[in-house]
Amino acid sequence: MTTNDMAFPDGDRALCVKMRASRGGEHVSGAERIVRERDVPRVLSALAARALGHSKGRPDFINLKVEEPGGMIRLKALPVSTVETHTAEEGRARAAEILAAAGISRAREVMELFKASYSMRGAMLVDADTLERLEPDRERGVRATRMDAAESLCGGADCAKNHFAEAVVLATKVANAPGIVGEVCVSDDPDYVTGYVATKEAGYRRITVMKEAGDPCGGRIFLYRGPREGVAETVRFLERQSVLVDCSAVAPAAPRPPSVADELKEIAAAGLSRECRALCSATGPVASVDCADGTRRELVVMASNDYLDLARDPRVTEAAAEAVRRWGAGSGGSRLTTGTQPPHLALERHLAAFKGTEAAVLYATGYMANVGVITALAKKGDVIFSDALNHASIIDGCRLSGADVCIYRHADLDDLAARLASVRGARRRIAVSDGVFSMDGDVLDLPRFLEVCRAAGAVSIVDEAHATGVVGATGRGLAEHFGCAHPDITVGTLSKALGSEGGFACATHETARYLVNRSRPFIFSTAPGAAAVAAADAALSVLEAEPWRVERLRENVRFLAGSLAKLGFKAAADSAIVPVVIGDERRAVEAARALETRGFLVSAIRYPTVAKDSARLRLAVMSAHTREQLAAVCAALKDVV
Ligand code: WAQ
Ligand code: MG
Repeated sequence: MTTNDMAFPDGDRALCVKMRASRGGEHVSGAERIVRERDVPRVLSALAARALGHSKGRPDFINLKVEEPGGMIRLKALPVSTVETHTAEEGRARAAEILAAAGISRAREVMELFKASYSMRGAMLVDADTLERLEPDRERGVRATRMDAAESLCGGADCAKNHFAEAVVLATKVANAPGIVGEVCVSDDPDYVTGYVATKEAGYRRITVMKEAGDPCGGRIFLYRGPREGVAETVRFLERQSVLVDCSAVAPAAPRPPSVADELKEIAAAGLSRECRALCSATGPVASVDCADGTRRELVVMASNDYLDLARDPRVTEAAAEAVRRWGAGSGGSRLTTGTQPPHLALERHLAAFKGTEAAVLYATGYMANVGVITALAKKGDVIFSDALNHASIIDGCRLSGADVCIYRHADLDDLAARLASVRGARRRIAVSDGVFSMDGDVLDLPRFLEVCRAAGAVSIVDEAHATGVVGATGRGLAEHFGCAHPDITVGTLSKALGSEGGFACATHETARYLVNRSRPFIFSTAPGAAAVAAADAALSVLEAEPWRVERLRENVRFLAGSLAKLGFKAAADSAIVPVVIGDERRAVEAARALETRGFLVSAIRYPTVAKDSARLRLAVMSAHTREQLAAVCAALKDVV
């Protein structure tokens, strides 16, 4: 330890700078620096900016303080080492072990007590042996102040938060305070999961994961050993003694980025591992499947969106084959360059006529249709109102748009109305909903949705991915089913009931022109190949000529849902999707496995597709399923669940 008042050989003076920010009295952010006098204005403004932009929210009070350092001491930074942990629980257990090894016999209790420091602005000061609280102000705690890395004193005024560097400085000062035998810390930054334990002997031990991501709770405990009379001097040292920490030996370590292997392990441990498996035949009600047990078997498919069995229909596949020969395998360009061929224009006209709108715009996939429509309409300054259970492609469109997103309760159109009424000053307001919800199979109340949107002057978007070919007497979707008008934009897909691939948006001529000019996935994707386009066009013709397919599908759904209800399952019959909710992720996967053994292909749908602990078996019905197949799957479900 060396003491000197003048920090710099060139005579420039050092000053202590302190920032505290709070909102409604709650601590938001704080920082300690020791800087050259001439850097003070820059540092003050940088720290103010840091407080104003804090991830915990905008403070309503910022205190910036500049003080003479008084006598200054220099300390060598604690040596740094890393303890790899994978879960919060493991991290806290390792922290307790390190403290125990440092002679804190009640280390586990210390870690329990630690939680009580979460609401404090400073650290809890605790007797290392009796665990008595020693800090003069228990609500505020003890703040270590007047410290900095010696290098930053000589260097610039960059005040971006560096958790690690600031923590090493603080921990070094604290470990050198009289009577302090240890420290535990976790950041209150929700995204910063790395914490540490520090003692003079063990050094600064980073614990890579010490809390769950997203958790805003953080805190600090300083452990004291010594006579009560000594506490005042310890607090004085922590709060008043200016300390410069020589960090030159400390590698500028960022928290270790999580390795891909570790993340895969976590996914597996949570029962959330996924992989692609081959369906070794055309989709249909029965398919040859590579099963988990290594065999290839014929299974009854209860998991396909090819609801009307059109993907393998000879009229559809022949149309594709002919189109490939005539127009080539790929379109060779985006729609606005060379990718528009007659089949594209024909399908757009056909879709519009089928849905009963003025125009339609093709996309490469249904996912891109949602992303493309939403991002074309919504930008920063707009507000999108989105159902809590909307499909991932809608969610991604909302995120990508840069608009504010307001999530309303699932299917609660009063909640939508209230939220629309509460938002003022937006450039444009857009409400978006699935028409048939992909994981529950329930149907949007379209007339009420349109009424709420109209009353609020909001643009309405409805995704009919699971509704086209399924809902409405002839499969034309929700407007047909309810006998009501269309939303401003109806999104759909060619890849489910239409048995092909691609997506589309139906709207007025004007809106379609707007999408062609503004929708980036439309503009910057290569146009879908003519084969897929012609296949969808042919499937649409089959659907128009054979509406019995839709009726057959509906009868099958009613039969399946009725049989499930008789067995005591809660099962809805609004669309082709019939979910059987299991809850636990692993149990859902086991049930799907067991069904596979019995000859049925059923998807286990898990987080993040649905909420945690609401994992389910999602039965997808086809018009081509026989009564025997449906009865058999019910019987198997009864055995398995
Ligand atoms: N003195 C005493 N306690 C403090 C101080 C201080 N100067 N600053 C913060 N605290 C307390 C307060 O209760 C906070 O809620 C809590 O500590 C966490 O503060 O190696 O960023 O500033 O990568 O959020 C650890 C770095 C970063 C680990 C810790 O703490 C690593 C961090 P934060
Ligand atoms: Mg913090």
